[in-house]
Amino acid sequence: MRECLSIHVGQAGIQIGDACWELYCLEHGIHPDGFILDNRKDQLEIAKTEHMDTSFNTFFCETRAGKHVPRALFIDLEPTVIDGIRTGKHRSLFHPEQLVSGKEDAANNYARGHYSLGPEIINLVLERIRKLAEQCSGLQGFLIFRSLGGGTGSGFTSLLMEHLSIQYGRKTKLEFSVYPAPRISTAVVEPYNSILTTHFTLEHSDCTFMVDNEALYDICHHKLGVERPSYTIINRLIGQAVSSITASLRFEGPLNVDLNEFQTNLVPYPRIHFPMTAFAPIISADNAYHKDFSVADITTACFEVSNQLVKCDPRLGKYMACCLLYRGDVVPKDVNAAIAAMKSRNSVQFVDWCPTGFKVGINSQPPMTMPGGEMAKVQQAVCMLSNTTAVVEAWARLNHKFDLMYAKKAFLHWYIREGMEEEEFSEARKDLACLEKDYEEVGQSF
Ligand SMILES: Nc1nc2c(ncn2[C@@H]2O[C@H](COP(=O)(O)OP(=O)(O)OP(=O)(O)O)[C@@H](O)[C@H]2O)c(=O)[nH]1
Ligand SMILES: [Mg+2]
Repeated sequence: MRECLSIHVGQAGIQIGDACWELYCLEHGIHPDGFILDNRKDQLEIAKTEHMDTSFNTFFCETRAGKHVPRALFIDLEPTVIDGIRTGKHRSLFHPEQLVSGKEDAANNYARGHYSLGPEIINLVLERIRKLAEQCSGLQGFLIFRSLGGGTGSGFTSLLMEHLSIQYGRKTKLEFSVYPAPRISTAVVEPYNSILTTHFTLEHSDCTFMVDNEALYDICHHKLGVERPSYTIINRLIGQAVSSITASLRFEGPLNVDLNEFQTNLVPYPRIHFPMTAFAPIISADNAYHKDFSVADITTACFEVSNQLVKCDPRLGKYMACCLLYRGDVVPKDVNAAIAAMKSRNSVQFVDWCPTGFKVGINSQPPMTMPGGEMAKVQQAVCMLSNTTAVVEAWARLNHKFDLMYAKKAFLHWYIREGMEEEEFSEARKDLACLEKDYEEVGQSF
């Protein structure tokens, strides 16, 4: 068994977590109370005599009573968001010990999350993680969900990552991080928090999948016809991508490629670990009956700006690696033809030092969507993870905003007051400048 522990930190991390577990339950036929749905139970009984796919146990822990409890921990420095889980649809899915909250939030301040409030709760959190880890026979690693802009998401997460590195050594840590979006940004200091946390977690994280609310907003607007998308809708969209990325860990299949294998292909240098995520098709439930998508269609769509979950233009960069994760009734012959067609396009450029290899995985389970949700149910879908130098645009944008405020030392006193030193700011900013340079260098021709 190769179990994964999911850790959801701060408002964004928790609410995205709620959407992910909602979808996982649907995909595995698990009721919101943790018990297997009846029709699915019959299937499992039949399967038991032949062969049963119990791969979902990497994400769920089965109790003696037959309840499936997510291998997950939810953490926030304040109680209201977690109270939403405690009283919501999944109130009996989780064990109360999996929901940890403090009294007051980090008020959008990295320093409060990391230095003044975080340390009060960190031991409790580590103990709860240890309990979850003890229920695993071969813990594979951690999936960490959080925003870069929030005080808890940025500050507490970097504290936690440091401890996880110490206690769990070389266990993989993958992150899903919400990149701050100007249009729905909740605080002016988000660039500070994002850069501080990126600097402090750079060496602790093996791979970070960024999602940008701005990109998701546009997708909801243009593709799903939702004028003012709520976090619920945005999070369900993120859930779809997360589900595709983790599907190979939760299902078995002959063409299933393990996430580890993707990671090996995706990360050429330890610091260059911010792949872009794209997803297709994204189509509204109202439109589903009018359209039919081929494997070639959905593959091509992944290279378009409008399907990226981060606001970056992949045509402006060079690819280092491309992983395509298909779901549904997809045959390798169609995939190979679609890839050959993409390779012949000038817009898809690879760096010189990397053969234009595409890594492909196929998971035969078709994707599922929440009944009554905005997204249409389709028979085939693909999620593309690509490591491209184009992502540097996202860092450059953030660095620029940091510089504007930092030049005037604006808002610094809030951080200093919570025990931070000014040097940490300049050190973090320097590191991010290096990151920009690193990306520039890997993109250079011989
Ligand atoms: N996609 C998505 N983004 C969210 C959600 N909630 C908040 N955000 C984004 O996250 C950032 C704010 O961080 P939060 O996660 O709310 O903050 P926090 O981690 O709880 O930290 P503090 O409240 O400051 O202690 C902003 O960029 C928001 O747009 C959510 O449910 N989904
Ligand atoms: Mg909060």
